[in-house]
Amino acid sequence: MVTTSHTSLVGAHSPQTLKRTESTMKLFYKPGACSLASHITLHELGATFDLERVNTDEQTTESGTDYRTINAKGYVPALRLDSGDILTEGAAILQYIADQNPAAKLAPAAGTLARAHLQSHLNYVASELHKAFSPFFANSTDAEKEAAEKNVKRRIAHFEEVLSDGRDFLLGDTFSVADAYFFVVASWSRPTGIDLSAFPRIGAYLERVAKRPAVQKALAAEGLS
Ligand SMILES: N[C@@H](CCC(=O)N[C@@H](CS)C(=O)NCC(=O)O)C(=O)O
Repeated sequence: MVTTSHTSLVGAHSPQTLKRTESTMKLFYKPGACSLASHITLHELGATFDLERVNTDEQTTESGTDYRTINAKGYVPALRLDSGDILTEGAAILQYIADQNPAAKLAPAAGTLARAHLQSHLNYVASELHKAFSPFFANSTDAEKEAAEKNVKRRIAHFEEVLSDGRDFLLGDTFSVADAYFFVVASWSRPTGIDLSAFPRIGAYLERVAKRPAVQKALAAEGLS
């Protein structure tokens, strides 16, 4: 059977047998990059999807496609939907795929205060924490990296405070797409050598999230476990 945008998002929860087809949704990713958050979320949803690795330096994909024809912005993630539409920007992708399967509870309903809190976390991760790491992925001086490390720690301290009431996840007891994104970005502290030992709740949180089967599957598929 040919998958549709609906069935492919609920594949593992559907009694129907789904096959990968030309119209199967596809995530364009780079191992360990912010696209990993979308990848984790697709596994959390039990979605049927394909993956295509991108070489952003050369702007090519593993099948030899010019990546600029997929995403003119040149970066990952990009999600090609069953319809052929391409969605870019991690926060938009995460919310769109979560909304296709509300029963998975990866995002509160649109229009609610809880959803605004989710968007607040997503926006803070995207515009403040994610970008604070940028000097580590560029040709930066030691002084620039030192300043960046301070910025990262200041932003991580905000999340240590969020977790201070004993909650397991950013919105409370339930894992959401904000956790997928924050987990990925906070985990960059390891390859960049940023010591987070001053943030014990973040340390425990990263261990907790890393144990999720969806996270394990995504890490393995990206060759990171
Ligand atoms: N605003 C974009 C930023 C995406 C982004 O920064 N992607 C990085 C990886 S985390 C990337 O592909 N950079 C190009 C490169 O690594 O060459 C989003 O939130 O999706």
